[in-house]
Amino acid sequence: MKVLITGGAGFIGSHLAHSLVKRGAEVTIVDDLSMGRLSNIADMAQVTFYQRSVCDYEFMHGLLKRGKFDYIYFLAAIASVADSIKRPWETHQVNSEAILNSLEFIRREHIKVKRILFSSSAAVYGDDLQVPKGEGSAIRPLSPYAIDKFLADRYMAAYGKLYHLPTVCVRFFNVYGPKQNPQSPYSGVLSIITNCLVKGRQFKLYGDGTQTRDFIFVEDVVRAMIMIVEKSTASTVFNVANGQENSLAEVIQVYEKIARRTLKIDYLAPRAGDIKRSVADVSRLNDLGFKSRWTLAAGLEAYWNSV
Ligand code: UD2
Repeated sequence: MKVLITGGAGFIGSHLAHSLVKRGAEVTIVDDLSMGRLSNIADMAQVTFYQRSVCDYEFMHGLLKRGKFDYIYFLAAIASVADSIKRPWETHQVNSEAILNSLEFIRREHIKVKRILFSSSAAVYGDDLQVPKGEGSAIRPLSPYAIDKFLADRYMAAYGKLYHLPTVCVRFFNVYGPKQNPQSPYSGVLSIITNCLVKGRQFKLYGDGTQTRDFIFVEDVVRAMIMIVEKSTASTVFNVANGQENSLAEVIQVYEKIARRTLKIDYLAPRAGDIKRSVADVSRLNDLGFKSRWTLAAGLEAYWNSV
């Protein structure tokens, strides 16, 4: 089995690469290392790695043409809502134009592939207070990040319907776990909290902590993606989440107990484009046969033990 993972040196991509290598897949990674790190790739000797941007179209075309990939995972992205607000144009190029460009090349060149997965996002649902958010819920993108994720998400569906490419999208909710880079202010909140707990630093909480999220441990996310790619038969969309709604304040409380430390908190104004409530309806994913193995407490404990 030959697999291409763009963003395979990143947080989610590197876990996926490791899992696929363990299953005997031949894995190729494209990553420009803007967010990802080489040290994330556990099996460097067993993968083919290219330090390239997905916006390097000449390179991508050559790779897609000669790669003979069975499965393609498009995970490379500017992965942060706040970062996208600072860099809307770059976000557009990486998060949506590069996807369209590859899809169009695959179509034009009649490249055979069993399934192409795109990492869309819960951000597409925006600030609709009606929760849980199902795949058919209202779409209200609030940020350049969400707009571009939705654009590529719809191109995937259109290329499935119009040109019969075997596409599928996953809408990630809040993914956490080992290897999530805590160095940037745009990193996932749990990696920032972990870093603050380890180093005894002040955590900047944007808002009052009542904002809610649906956190899913990265190992569950990897299993869900592999299952979706292997089992889905249509160009559809799957929410990838736990289906549990937790406020940030609750999560901090659970984490403090596990770490046996107190988080020093600095309360600041809410972030622009921030969503107030987020929780998924995961029945479509469950119907495919997926069951989450990690409760929030178990995931946080595994994460804490890894640092
Ligand atoms: C996450 C994903 C994003 C997208 C979105 C879907 C990350 C980094 N981002 O955005 O890619 O899929 O979900 O809805 O995983 N916060 C603080 N202090 C900090 C950092 C964050 O208070 O130092 C707050 C932040 O304002 C927000 C919550 O924590 O209310 C979660 O923030 P996040 O950046 O981890 O993730 P989110 O939900 O904005």
